[in-house]
Amino acid sequence: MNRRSFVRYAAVAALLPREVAAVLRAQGQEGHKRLLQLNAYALDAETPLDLLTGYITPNDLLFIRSHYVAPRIDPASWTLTIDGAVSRSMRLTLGDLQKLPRTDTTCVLQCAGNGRSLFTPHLAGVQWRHGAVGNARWTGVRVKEVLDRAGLRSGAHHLHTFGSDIPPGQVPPFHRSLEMEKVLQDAIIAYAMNGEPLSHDHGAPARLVVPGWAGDHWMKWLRQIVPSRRPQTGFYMDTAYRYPLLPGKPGQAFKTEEMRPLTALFVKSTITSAPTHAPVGMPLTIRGFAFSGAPDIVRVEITDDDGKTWTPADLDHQHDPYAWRLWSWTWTPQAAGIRQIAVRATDSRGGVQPREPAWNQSGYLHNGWHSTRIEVTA
Ligand SMILES: Nc1nc2c(c(=O)[nH]1)N[C@H]1C(S)=C(S)[C@@H](COP(=O)(O)O)O[C@H]1N2
Ligand SMILES: [Mo]
Repeated sequence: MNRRSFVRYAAVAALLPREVAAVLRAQGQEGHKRLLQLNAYALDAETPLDLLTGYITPNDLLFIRSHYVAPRIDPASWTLTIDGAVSRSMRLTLGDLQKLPRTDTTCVLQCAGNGRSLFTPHLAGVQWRHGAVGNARWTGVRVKEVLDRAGLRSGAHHLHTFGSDIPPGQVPPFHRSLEMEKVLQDAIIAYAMNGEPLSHDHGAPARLVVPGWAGDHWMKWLRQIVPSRRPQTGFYMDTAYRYPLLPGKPGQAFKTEEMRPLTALFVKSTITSAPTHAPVGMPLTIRGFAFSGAPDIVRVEITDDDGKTWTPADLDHQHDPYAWRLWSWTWTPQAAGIRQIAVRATDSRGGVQPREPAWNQSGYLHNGWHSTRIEVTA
């Protein structure tokens, strides 16, 4: 199935009464009153930016991106299977997992499609604006701990991952894989988020956390991991979640072989609070967050003259590798008029946020400058 026929299928699937009923039921139970839901099937909801001003995104405010209706899993009977290129296949219960050495990591979860609605020309797919992102503290077990116990065989350069969600009809399953090198570095099988058991919509009882990598790698409702020599095949590896090897012109359609699987996030900063009107001579503060696929943000800068000059914003003291960095900038307008204020971030690998995002036909990883308009009155 190619992307276009898949999108058409998904549109038809959205009309199926059974699926719609299931979504409505799920919403009634979960009650996401403060998220902005973007579609009818499954649950895709982003967070309004003015609620993303804290270092940690509260559990009920973290965006939700599910391809299909979320499965309900009984944690008491849940198991995680580890087989494939290992010397001992294993099946772990949640209790087994929780007895293994525990690790905590605070990092950003961002959907690859965050900002898709901002691309020109317009693109099919969930019309995310800025809020398919959050920063949370994840608790669980390093995937390496589990693979060490199973006896990882050499040559297994990929980890195939499987969740428990079931697609409707002929829609392909959300089966994925990621490079073993990254998995062994810092990927986690998380069972808690911000000190609470993982919620249903966020992948209970356990999900993958891949610091610095886009959300599509963070398999929810994890049920099986399979070390393998080759990457997984299928729609969600060969067609979706691919990114052009070389930049192209807006509107250009790349062939599968001209793209690679999308991995690390791009450097990005977002304004979360700014006044729309301000009087001359009164200090005002603009705030936001910045993050990257590199572990740290070293600089956030503001321009009020379309990028000719930049002044540094203040970085908040809180930071962890691959977490977001809150920033603020206080400014006293000196003259009346309309001012356009834009922000850009620089990461610890020297990546600088570009004015325009790189074009790609799926609308992934939009990271163009974010700006806000302030009317200064005399
Ligand atoms: N099993 C499963 N895992 C999944 C998905 C899914 O649809 N099914 N969506 C992925 C995508 S595209 C993203 S962006 C993140 C979103 O995680 P969240 O819903 O906890 O924010 O989960 C990922 N893991
Ligand atoms: Mo995503």
